[in-house]
Amino acid sequence: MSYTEEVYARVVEKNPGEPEFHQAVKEVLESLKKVIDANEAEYRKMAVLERLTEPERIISFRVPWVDDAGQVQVNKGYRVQFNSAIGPYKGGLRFHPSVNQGVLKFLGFEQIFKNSLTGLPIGGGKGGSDFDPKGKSDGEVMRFCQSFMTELNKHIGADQDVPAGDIGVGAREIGFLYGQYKRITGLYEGVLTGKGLTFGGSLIRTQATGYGLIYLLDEMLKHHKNTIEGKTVLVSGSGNVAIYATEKVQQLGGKVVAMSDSNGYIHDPDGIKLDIVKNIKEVRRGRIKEYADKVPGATYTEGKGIWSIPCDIALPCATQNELNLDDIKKLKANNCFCVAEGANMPTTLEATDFILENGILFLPGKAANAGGVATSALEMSQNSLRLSWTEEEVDQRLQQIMKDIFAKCEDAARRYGMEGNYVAGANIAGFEKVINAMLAQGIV
Ligand code: NDP
Ligand code: 2IT
Repeated sequence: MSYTEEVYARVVEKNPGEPEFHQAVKEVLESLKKVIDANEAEYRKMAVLERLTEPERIISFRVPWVDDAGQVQVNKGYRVQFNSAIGPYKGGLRFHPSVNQGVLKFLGFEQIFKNSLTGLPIGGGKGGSDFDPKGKSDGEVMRFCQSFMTELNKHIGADQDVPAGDIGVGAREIGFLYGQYKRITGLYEGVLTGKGLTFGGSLIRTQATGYGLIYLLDEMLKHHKNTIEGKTVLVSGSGNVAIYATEKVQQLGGKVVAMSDSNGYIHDPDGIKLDIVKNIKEVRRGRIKEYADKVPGATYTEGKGIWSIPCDIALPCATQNELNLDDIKKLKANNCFCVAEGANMPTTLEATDFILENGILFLPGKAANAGGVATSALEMSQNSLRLSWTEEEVDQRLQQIMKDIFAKCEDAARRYGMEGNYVAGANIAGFEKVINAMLAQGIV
């Protein structure tokens, strides 16, 4: 067995019941095979891959809170501090009923490589809770966030671990979490990113993941002598990433015809009216179904099925494993030529293999959605400087970071004889920086 295969088998054996984590590790180790083979003896001796796949630390805790009816509720809380070789742990918090340790380990593991690709000094981490913010009052969300931070504050800090948002955690939650951190510690520091603009947040952070996805897509399409202009696009999800990916596609002359949430999807052949989606989702916290009631000509279909709509480009921006082999076969049959991942690991391994074998252009999430965390790191820089940059400055930096990420992925894939395979390119380029830092820092 090769070293990468041995380590994968060990990860499966030692981390039972964590299929998403196994999946994320499998994809990375398969991509790294050539790199590892070239240095196998040294890497084995230094247990490089065993160290890389074992989190430095996992904190898990009880989160008790009182609901509006006076009933005490108890949720699970976690922070996975995966790898600090190149900077303080950095990564979002996810509040969703599906959250468990395995899901957060997959997300934390992905975050190591993603953060490395940004070129900024941030290590990998992720956290969250099985708390479901859906249907909760603002008071309930606040009490939950305060209880969560009462425990989490002991483990984070501006130079130690800097959480941010992810599914179910947006500006409202970050505000409540920040308030409680400050109250307990007495510190006014950049311990969280995605903060409101009046208390240390960065311009463009809200838009950054979606915009960054489209900047990278644009860069890749240019490289392949193509453009977004005139293309028909599907965007799954209707949360933060989906909304700002749609906005940037529209600015660049593409036409987004469908969006979704966990209940179903809308199809608007004339092009999505984003102000209506923003009002439903950002203002009223409603369901995407309401769009079809408001827009003549638009339809709503219950269930998963968005990928059966004909398109040129598919942008999965909701959650993990939302695009499977059947979905990609349908997309291909309808002449979709490109998939770019706004979400983390939205494409199953089988679907990814099909994509690579069939010459569909593909941008993996750890490169494609890195604009969010990159702009978080820019928020950290501004907090350290005690200055705020203009919208133009942050946006310019974000665009340059996404261009650089494309160049790194392209170069790494080419160096190992896998030109155009940006999955391998992203994994290899991300790995190289982290492993260099880990080896230089000794056995830690
Ligand atoms: P939001 O909570 O703002 O939106 C999530 C969207 O995805 C909602 O439309 C939600 O629908 C849908 N969704 C969530 N879970 C499921 C599910 N199990 N099945 C079907 N649909 C689902 O989250 P974000 O937009 O921030 O995150 C979306 C993805 O992007 C995630 O994978 C996240 O990890 C990733 N990401 C986010 C970044 C950020 O900066 N926010 C940065 C990089 C990656 P519903 O409302 O019905 O639950
Ligand atoms: O998956 C991700 O990169 C995020 N949710 C953003 C993390 C961050 O620290 O901004």
